[in-house]
Amino acid sequence: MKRCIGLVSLSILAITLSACSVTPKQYNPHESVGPQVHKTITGIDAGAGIMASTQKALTGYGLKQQDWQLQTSSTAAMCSQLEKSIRYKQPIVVTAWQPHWMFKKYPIKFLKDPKGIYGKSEQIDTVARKGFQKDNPGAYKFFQQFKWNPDLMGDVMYANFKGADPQKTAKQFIKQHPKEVAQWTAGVPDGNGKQVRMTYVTWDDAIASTNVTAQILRDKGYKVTMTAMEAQPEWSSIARGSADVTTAAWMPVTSGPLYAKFKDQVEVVGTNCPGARVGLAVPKYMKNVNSIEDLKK
Ligand code: PBE
Repeated sequence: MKRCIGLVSLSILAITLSACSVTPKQYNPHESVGPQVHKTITGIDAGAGIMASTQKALTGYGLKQQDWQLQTSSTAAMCSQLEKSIRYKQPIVVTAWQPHWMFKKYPIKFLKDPKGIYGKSEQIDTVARKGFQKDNPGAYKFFQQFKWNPDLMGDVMYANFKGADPQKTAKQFIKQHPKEVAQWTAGVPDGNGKQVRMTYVTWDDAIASTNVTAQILRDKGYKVTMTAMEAQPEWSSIARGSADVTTAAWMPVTSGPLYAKFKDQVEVVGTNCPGARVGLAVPKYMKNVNSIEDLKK
């Protein structure tokens, strides 16, 4: 009898253990995607423009009406969720943008956006306070000439993602790209200690471009400060004139609402990175999900 009880409890233990270690459910292409992801899009921090655009997409594509929701998170948490899902071939829908290392690291694809809610094509602009050009024509000229591309930017972001110190990465970039740096600084006078107050949100692209431009200006003798803050205060501090410039305005759509709010007090200096893109993405093994419209099926 004792032995029998022992056996029973052993097998209960075995069942419990195997239930715990059961691998999570894989993506099933024969079932609709909504219930498989609990009708949830995994997003990032609430202040991001991509979150506001995604809310519009939920309504615009009729997903809100089907009880889809957008989960607030952070870039880091979203990416680790994505990594976990990919490890087990589970379904997941995330907010995504480029340039960013997520497209280098994970086998994911953008979903088509036939309604163009995230914009046809995005670019990253440099935005300054009104009056910056008059007060600091040298630094302004540099920012007018600063223009790179998603590849160069992606390299810097990836190095930072791998754990390098962003300032060290910037110094290395400068060393390895003398031609670009020479173009950006052509005709830019020495700073002689003149101040440049940069502001940014701690998103990977902003960390990359802020550190690179700040370092180039420092090398030219400017005294550059970099202040990290949320998107809303970032824009309002430029509008108020308590900061001079940011190199990370995603236009025209993603940062569009903030630009619209402050457009009378700020000025677009120029585009520093064309060819950006913003939207939703899924792992490539979700083969039959290719458009935001497919989420509804
Ligand atoms: N992003 C990255 C930001 C800007 C940079 C696209 C996630 C956003 O506002 O959504």
